[in-house]
Amino acid sequence: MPTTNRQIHLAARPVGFPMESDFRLVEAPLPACGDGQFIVKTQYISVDPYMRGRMNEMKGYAEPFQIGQVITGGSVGTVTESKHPGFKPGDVVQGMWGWQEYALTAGEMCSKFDPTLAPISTALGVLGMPGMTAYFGFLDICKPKAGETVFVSGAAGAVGSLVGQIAKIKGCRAVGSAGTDEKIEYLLKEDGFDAAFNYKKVNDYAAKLRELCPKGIDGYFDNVGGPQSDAAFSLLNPFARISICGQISMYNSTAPEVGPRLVLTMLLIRQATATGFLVPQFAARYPEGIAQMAQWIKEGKIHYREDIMDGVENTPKAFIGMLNGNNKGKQLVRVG
Ligand code: NAP
Ligand code: FER
Repeated sequence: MPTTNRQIHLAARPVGFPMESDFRLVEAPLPACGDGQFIVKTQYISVDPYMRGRMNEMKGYAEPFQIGQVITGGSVGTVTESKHPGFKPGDVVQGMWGWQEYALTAGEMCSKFDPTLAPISTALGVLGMPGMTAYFGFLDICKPKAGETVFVSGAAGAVGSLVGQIAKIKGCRAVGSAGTDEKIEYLLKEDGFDAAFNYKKVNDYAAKLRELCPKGIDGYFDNVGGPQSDAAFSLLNPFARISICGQISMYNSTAPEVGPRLVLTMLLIRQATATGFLVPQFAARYPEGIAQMAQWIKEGKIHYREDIMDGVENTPKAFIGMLNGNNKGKQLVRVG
């Protein structure tokens, strides 16, 4: 039985863009498994944009991480030892134990994953939190109808790539943005987007969107916020629906960004609806979302991309790389 557990702790609160020195690799003891507990060996760690917010001192929708404590977040692994009635050795479990090789847990925030559905890494991607975000955040809020135009910002990432593919399943025109030419090519050739642009090479987003969305925008799935949103709002059709999923362009800002008040004016004159959401609000319906996504994968209608870095010690590098846009699809860290 292992007695040590390599973990990544928060060493300092990042100021602006995180640096590797904000994190520390720590070898902690792994206590023995007590009654009502089990030990899970991590196989994949998820690095997600929202974790950047938890590194700040101020409370967002979740409690801040504490300095000197392990960084928690989504992980998946296999039970190696159990004195818990609900979990047995060999079970594949996903939970929030985060950036460490092992977890000793009483099962809080843990659930079993059915490994016959798809490879277990998908518990953190297409069949996990990002997949449910795409499925419910798009279908419930953008309410897509065949023939409509949907714009997805941050389209080549874990969530965005799935939103574009679901838009195509629903018969929409899918337009996306991402930060490299390679990602744009992938969106067009593999994900089935009808049009896409590299926002790092385009200056006038409104002009580009006008060209790519000649009939205007009926649904906007917003992963990034900022200037891309200013442009998207200027092209809304009457009664457009906007799903505010993320605002990653501002996650490393040191001062709040205040832009022109165009966005609210456009909501008003286009009689449009913008709705923010947090994916756990759909938790009661995850079984539906997982079943549908798994079905679409089996039918070849949805495919998913994972970018895997090896070694728990490289988790900070993977996280920082994801914020930089190095990831193609869902960024994961493989452990052990
Ligand atoms: P992801 O898209 O796989 O990775 C983040 C991507 O953001 C990077 O690859 C990068 O790609 C892009 N990016 C970084 N800085 C940017 C900037 N300044 N402007 C535009 N794009 C930038 O991450 P994800 O897990 O799928 O998450 C996508 C969004 O959904 C995030 O905003 C996240 O917070 C949000 N989210 C929300 C919920 C919810 O419940 N509301 C749940 C999950 C995720 P490029 O190369 O394209 O720059
Ligand atoms: C959660 C609420 C929101 C959560 C993740 C998110 C893992 C993601 C939000 C975002 O990326 O903006 O409980 O659990």
